[in-house]
Amino acid sequence: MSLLIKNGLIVTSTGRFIGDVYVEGEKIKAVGSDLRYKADEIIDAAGRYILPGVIDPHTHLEMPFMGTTTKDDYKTGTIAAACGGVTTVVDFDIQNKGESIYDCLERKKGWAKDKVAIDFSLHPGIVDPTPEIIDEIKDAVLEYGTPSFKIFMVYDFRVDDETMIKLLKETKKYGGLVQVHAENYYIVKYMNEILAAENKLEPYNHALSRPVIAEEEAVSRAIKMVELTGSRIYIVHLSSMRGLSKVKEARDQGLDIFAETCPQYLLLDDERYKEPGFNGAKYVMSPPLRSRENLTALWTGLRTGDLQVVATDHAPFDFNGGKDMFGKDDYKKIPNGAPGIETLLMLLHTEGVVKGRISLERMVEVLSTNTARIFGLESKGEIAAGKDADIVIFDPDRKFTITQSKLHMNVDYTPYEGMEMRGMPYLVYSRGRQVAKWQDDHVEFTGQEGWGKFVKRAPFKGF
Ligand code: DUC
Ligand code: ZN
Ligand code: ZN
Repeated sequence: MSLLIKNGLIVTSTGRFIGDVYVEGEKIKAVGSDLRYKADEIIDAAGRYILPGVIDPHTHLEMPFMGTTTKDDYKTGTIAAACGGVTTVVDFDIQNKGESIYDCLERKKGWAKDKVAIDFSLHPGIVDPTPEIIDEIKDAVLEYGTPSFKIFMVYDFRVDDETMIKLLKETKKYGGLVQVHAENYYIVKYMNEILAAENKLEPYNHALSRPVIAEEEAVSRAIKMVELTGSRIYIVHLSSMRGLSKVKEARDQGLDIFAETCPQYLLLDDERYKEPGFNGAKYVMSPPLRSRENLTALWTGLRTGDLQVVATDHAPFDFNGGKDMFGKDDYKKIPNGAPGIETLLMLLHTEGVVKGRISLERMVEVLSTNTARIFGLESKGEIAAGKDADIVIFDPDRKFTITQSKLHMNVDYTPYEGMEMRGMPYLVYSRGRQVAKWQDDHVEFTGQEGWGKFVKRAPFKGF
């Protein structure tokens, strides 16, 4: 199959121009003006943008957590992703105790097979760092194609500083990257005890239990370990101004510190926890939503380059029968997480580009190009000859009101209900195959379950 997309505004991380994209099979063959290839299908993209497919490097599909499991599996989660313009996900693959990295990867690949609708990769999550696991890092980076490893500094399955140092040292040897959930466990524990003693157990207290200093301290400690080992680190879901200032300071020093934020930390503030009844539980995620000044600082960080990636931390739990079943009487038992995989691009375009907070080029950079480079997705992240034909033809003027019933995520709410969007995907392609299309008043899935492939990623090559 060949495809010629004509007269769209092609956007890269460094510029934009009106032109054509020619796709043969699964690859982009040519990008330029007035291309004259014969093609099986010709699409007129005049008035529309031609963007690289979005890469979401932070998802929790079908993940057992806090006594339940996230609601999207590889089928529903990747169908929703495709409808939102996401054409690659890198999902967390959290190790079971005693399980080798290889077995852990094969286990999750098995769940994805026949279900996954777009390309995917996995980040092994290290929770049981035995010497055998540390020895396996080399193969994970160089053989399995999974060069990034997630660790938690908080939760019962956190790793200690000694383990973090070992992982940084080992990953550095082969071009691996450690990703950190940075919150200080003991600060959270202390706050939980104080709040429990005062019988403060409603959802709002979730935010009080995880103050910004918990993030600031953990980010700062992780950075010190990078300074010590000369390795590199990627901070996931950065939520605070104080955390960001530590990242900025370290980057100014020349350290290899990368950081991601998520739409929820850019757009929603901690007032949400005060919504009537138990509604605040919808926003119980870790780290929690922050006060307004933090949101402003994160937008600045995104614009200036101190933050390199926007991802979702997609961890959906139903409100009814999920959040309320476990945590009605105690915020600590509310499953942490919120849905977001489908709304990533529309939110960043509307709230970032349309509102003038970031440029279109910067949006492409933080949603695709940087993500591909940091995580070794060499065939993804750009509209360029030789890359996979993962393409979003985007209608910048299309209006859409976010509502759960018009989205595909397998969850009974969206944190963005009622928000007015400007700009939506019109057509989405995964390796040259159409996977989603705007129809009437929403985007519909037009792809095929099982189409997605596991993508081997390359070791880190500098950024
Ligand atoms: N934070 C969440 O809110 N959910 C999943 C895991 C995490 O770290
Ligand atoms: Zn996390
Ligand atoms: Zn997460």
